[in-house]
Amino acid sequence: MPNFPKPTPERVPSRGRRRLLGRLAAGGFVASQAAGAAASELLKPLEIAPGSRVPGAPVLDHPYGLPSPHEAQVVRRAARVWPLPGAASSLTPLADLYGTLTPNGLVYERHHNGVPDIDPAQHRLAIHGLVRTPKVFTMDDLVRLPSESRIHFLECSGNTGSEWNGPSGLPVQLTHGLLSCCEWTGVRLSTLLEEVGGLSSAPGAPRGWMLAEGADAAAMTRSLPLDRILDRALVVYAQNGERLRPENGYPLRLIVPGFEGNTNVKWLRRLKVVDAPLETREETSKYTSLLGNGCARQFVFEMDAKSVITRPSPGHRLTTHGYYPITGLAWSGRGTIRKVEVSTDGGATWRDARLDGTVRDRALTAFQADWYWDGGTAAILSRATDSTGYLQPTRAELVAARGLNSQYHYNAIQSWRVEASGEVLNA
Ligand SMILES: Nc1nc2c(c(=O)[nH]1)N[C@H]1C(S)=C(S)[C@@H](COP(=O)(O)O)O[C@H]1N2
Ligand SMILES: [Mo]
Repeated sequence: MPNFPKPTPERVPSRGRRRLLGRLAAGGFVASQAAGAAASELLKPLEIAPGSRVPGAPVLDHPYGLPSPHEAQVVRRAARVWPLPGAASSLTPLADLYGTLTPNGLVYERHHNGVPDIDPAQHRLAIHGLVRTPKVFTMDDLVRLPSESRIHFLECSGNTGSEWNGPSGLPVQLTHGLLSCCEWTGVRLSTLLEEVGGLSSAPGAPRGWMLAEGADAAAMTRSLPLDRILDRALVVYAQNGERLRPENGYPLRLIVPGFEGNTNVKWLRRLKVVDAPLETREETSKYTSLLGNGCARQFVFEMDAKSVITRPSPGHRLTTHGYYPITGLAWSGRGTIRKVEVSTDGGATWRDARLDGTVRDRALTAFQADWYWDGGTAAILSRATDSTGYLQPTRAELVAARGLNSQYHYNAIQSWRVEASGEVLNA
């Protein structure tokens, strides 16, 4: 794990160097930079850069571009070794990302039985059940329909489950990395239902549900309440400007903004309108949460408001006393982020963080707060309030409400401990 931030040499310049620094400052250098850095370092930009002495790599060296080899440590990682490699997950390196969009190669993965190899020319989406004119769509049919691009987060409801029993010691990638945010492009579910003539259920019939099925070896299926998703669900074929990656559902997936990751069925092949949920495996034996009183919560769709500090975070080390921006992400499955507060004293006092850029509905929102580290121990925390007024709970509040066997939907305030050594721990 790289240090944070890169250490800056703090040396008092010699008399000769001071004269040189004075000249450099007069020549347009920023005086505050000149005061801290060694003169030889300062001269470097005035020399011919090594890369200017020889021609660079040719165009089309990589027909599909790659990150710099110096960023090779910024990769998805698994939290553990899974018994079946196809029924596993990998997590997004949140501490190494900037802004709110997750690059396609770093979007977390969760597969119940591996990634299918699907030829888009052979792929079909069937829409049937309680609709007037059931229809089968090819990918060409779908791409020819009116499309929409929207930025939304995707979070597995198992995200941060590692912290139910207290601090796990893990870094933020492994505690919160079942979380990504993309610009998704596709067709509104409501447009597709118009294409099949609308719902055929009799007026006054039970409210509509829809079964979504994947074309993977898990044939993953979920039942969804139509009235809660019709205004925003998308059937998408692209993420961040290009067709979906195989591991994220190529060639077609469902995006239900704000709902737990599992309902965002990948490799989508079938939508069946029904009058009641079908009680599939993923909504009975899985994705239900056992409460302290022995009852289980079922059909827990929305992801509750949550936030986490990504820099500094465990694995980072503060190298100089002084200014550090506290940076993180906040999101809510119920709307927009209204406020993020940050504490550096374990939650005794809080102050508002700045929200960075556009605050979007059911999307990641980046926040930042100024902090001067005096070299003492500190506990840094963030808490989010969403547009419904809901405030992210403490772990004690969450455990009091849900017990310790819920497994899914852990959204408590996360605390990172800063040691006097500068080391940041999840402890
Ligand atoms: N067909 C199918 N859809 C699926 C899954 C799956 O295994 N098969 N995994 C689900 C789960 S549990 C999550 S959290 C998200 C993960 O999406 P991603 O891999 O694109 O991040 O997809 C959901 N959709
Ligand atoms: Mo998930």
